Amino acid sequence: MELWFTEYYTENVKFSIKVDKHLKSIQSDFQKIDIFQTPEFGKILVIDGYLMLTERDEFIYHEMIAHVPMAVAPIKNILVIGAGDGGTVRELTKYHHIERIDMVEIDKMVVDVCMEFIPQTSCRLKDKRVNLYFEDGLKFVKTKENEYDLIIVDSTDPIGPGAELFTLEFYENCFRALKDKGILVNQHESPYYKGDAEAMQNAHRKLKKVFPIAKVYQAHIPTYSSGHWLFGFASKKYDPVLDLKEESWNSLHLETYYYNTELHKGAFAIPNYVKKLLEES
Ligand code: AG3
Repeated sequence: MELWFTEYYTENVKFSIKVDKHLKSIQSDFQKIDIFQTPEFGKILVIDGYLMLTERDEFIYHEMIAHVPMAVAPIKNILVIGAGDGGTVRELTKYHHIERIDMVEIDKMVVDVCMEFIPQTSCRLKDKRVNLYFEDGLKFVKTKENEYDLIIVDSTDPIGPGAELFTLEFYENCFRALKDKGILVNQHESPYYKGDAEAMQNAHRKLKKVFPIAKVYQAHIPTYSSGHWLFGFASKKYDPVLDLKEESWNSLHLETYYYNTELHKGAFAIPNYVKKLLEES
């Protein structure tokens, strides 16, 4: 009998990946966590029925969420919220000048499962500069003021435990937790199907209220809804394209498989229908 994992993008559209083996299935206090071995995408992590990452294409998401802000500003202290699989931290630890990465993941079980099954992403969680907190991200950030150069919100969708990471209150607290030139980058959903597009508009509307600069950038992620995914770049001072430090980033000679500084500039060029959705939000 064939086994398939299916994510429903809408009531009328679904995406399926053939499965070799169901490696793990647990219900944590917060959500259902599954790991599957697949022939096309390697191991995949699924939370509450939504695909979080595949070994085959996670580099796109993690490079884009980490290197875009890192190429814009001199960043030493970082807060990462969510990101339990470790992929975002893996990219950040490539920078020797980063001094501290506080990572706040609400669900310890996500980290434990990824440490056991997906070393490809969790391999740098033991870096000396990384401090792991298993706490509620909204509560954690409330206690911080003027502390971070960068906050990365690598969350699930705005349903379940991830919902509070898309609220105005959360963004206001992030603004306060950031230093005076601070940057917030978040996963910003997809512009394509209606439900995802509404989540994108909702996030953009709130970020615009709180930050003087609020832009979005895009990447092609084959295993997320529609394949067209967005990230938010909200900032107190730096413009993501005008302030790009192309030469200095390239002089670091970091190995990346998706990100480069040409693509960085292009990623902020947004299709007209997405611009319109953002303006309307
Ligand atoms: N980021 C998950 C992005 C949202 C995916 N949504 C979906 N499949 N409907 C967390 C995993 C990467 N670190």
